Amino acid sequence: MSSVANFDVLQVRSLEQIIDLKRYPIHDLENANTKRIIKESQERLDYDGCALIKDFLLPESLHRMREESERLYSQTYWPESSHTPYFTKDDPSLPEGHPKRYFQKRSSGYINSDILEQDSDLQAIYDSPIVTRFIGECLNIWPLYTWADPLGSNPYSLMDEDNYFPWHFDGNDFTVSLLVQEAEKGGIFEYAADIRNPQDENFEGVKDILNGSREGVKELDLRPGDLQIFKGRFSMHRVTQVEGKKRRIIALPTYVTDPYYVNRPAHSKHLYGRALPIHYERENYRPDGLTD
Ligand SMILES: O=C(O)CCC(=O)C(=O)O
Ligand SMILES: [Fe+2]
Repeated sequence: MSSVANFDVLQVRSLEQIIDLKRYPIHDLENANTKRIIKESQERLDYDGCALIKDFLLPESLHRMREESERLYSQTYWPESSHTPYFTKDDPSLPEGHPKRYFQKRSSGYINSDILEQDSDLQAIYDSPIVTRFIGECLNIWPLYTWADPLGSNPYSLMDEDNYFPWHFDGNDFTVSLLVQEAEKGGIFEYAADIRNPQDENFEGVKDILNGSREGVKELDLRPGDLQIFKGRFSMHRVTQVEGKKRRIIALPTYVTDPYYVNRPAHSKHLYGRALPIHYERENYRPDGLTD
C-alpha cells in the first residue's frame, strides 16, 4: 500500500464528517452492509464497467468542496489544444481516420491536485487508507495505490457553459468520481466499458465510437454526492457539453496498480498545463503496453 498521510496527525476532518459512514460503514469491512456494497460494486464493475454508490458524501462536505473549488477557480488550468483519445502526438505514418490521428478540442479545466488547500476534504479522502482499501475491495484488486502523479492524482474537473471533454482513455487505471455540482443540462458521463485491454487495443471499436456509433456506449446518471468507480484506462469515456450557466464540478481521486508510473510529459502538459521533473524521469517507465 502507498505511504499515506496519517489522518489524525494531519488534523484534518475525520472521515465521518465527509462520508456517510452510517449508511456506508466502509471502515468496517466485516460489516454486513459493507460486504453487500462491495459485492454489488464488484458485480456492477464486471457487468457494466462502472459502480455507483448513491449519496456517499455528506451534504456539508459537498458544500465545503464546492467552496474550495470556488476559491481555487482562478487557478484552474484551461487547455488550449486538441488531443487524441490517447493524448499522443499525430502519427502521419498511420492512415487518416485512425484513432491515433483523431483530434478533438477539450474545453474543461482542472484544479490540479498540488494546489488543494491544507484542510481540503478531497485531500482527506485521498489520504485515507480506509478509502483506498474500500476502493480496492470494490475493484477486487489488491494492492491498489493512490497515484504518484502530483498533478493528476486527485484534481477537481470544472466545466462551464459549452465546455466539452472529448473521448479519451486515462493515464491512470481507475478513477473515483465524486460529483460536487451538476450542470443544469448536459455534462453527462458516457463510456464504452472495457473497450480495450493490455492484449488488445481494439482500434476498430474505438474508431467506430469516435465516428458516432453508440454500440456499447452507456450513460451514467450521477448526482451530487454520489461516488462512481470506473476503469478509465480501459473504458473510453467522455463528458458531453454542458448547457446552462451552472458549472459542473467533479472531484476525481485516482487509483493505480503500479505505485511508480505517472503521466508522460506531453499528456501532463495537455491536461494540467505543465510537466514536472517526475514526469520526465519516469517517462519511459510504463506498467502496461497500452497506447498513451
Ligand atoms: O468529469 C468526469 O466525469 C470525468 C472526467 C475525466 O474523464 C477525466 O478527468 O479524465
Ligand atoms: Fe478521463
